[in-house]
Amino acid sequence: MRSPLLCLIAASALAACAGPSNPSPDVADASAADASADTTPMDVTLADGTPESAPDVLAEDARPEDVADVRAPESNCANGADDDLDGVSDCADPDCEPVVRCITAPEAGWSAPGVLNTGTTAGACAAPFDTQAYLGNAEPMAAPPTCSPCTCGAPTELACVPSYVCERTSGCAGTCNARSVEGSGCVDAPGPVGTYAGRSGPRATGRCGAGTSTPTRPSPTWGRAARLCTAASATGCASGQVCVPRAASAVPVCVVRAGDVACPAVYTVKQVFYGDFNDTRACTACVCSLTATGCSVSFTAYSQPSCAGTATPMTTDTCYTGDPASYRITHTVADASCAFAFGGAPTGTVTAATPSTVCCAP
Ligand SMILES: [Ca+2]
Ligand SMILES: [Ca+2]
Repeated sequence: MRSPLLCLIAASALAACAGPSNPSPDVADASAADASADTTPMDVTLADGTPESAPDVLAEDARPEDVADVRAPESNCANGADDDLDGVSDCADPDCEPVVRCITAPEAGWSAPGVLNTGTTAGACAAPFDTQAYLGNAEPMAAPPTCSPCTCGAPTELACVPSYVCERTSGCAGTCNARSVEGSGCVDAPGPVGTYAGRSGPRATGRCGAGTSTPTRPSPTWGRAARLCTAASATGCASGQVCVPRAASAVPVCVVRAGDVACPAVYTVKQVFYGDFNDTRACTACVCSLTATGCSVSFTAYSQPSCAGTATPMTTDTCYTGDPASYRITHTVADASCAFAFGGAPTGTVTAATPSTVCCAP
């Protein structure tokens, strides 16, 4: 130890320890060791620690075998690549046997096999099944709607019934052939008559437009969620199989497909989850009824059809002589209004829509 150390120090300080021809301290050390190995114990000791017995020299001598022995195993068993260059990848590489396995591939149309997280909320995807392939729900829940009070529209088609005209062929004492003239407007007479009289009915009729009740729908929720998580695409299995990470024990491998469909072979345990709500909650139709406090009718006879020609106002139940060709009837309904009768009640339900089928290996 003393000589080389001193030489190193000397070389650094004086550049003249082992001789002027040595270009560097390292070469000077080697030369000194070789020159004095047979005679200097300290130098022999030095030789034991020099290149002949150093591990790196042995490694160089035995490189091919040692590299094969210490080569790292397949570094990624789910990437579709032969990472350690031993000719086999992923499931086909024995290095990967503890972490991946070959399972029967689902039929065409189904997702890659993955693990299913279910619950009130579905857990997030985690390595190695870290890709969300599907997120769905089940057990829709929704409160009934609340319905605002019905509002009714204005009454329409008001009339007083029955209203009719007596048509007599034997003067005012003859038999009254009552011809209904219900409704407003102009009514043509059916033919020649001798005398006539108008007569009003006491009862008001009319229509009430549909009322409205507006529903308020609480947001529906799901009682259960499901998330299918798949792993990276791996290789190394025979035809008809796929390479997937080994899931934790008792965790089945599942596949998903849109629609409510039959499960494929092997993945035989079926569950259906949904993507949307079908919300039919509403309020039943509002029915409004007509009320009126009074009813009256006026008649006018015309000498020509279609209420043309000479107009003759008629007093109700007064007999007139003549042969009118048409009549105009005008109804007056007092205090008509439409009021709530029934309806505006909660109806409908929330159901699940947009199904997807998740099938798991038993
Ligand atoms: Ca790999
Ligand atoms: Ca490999």
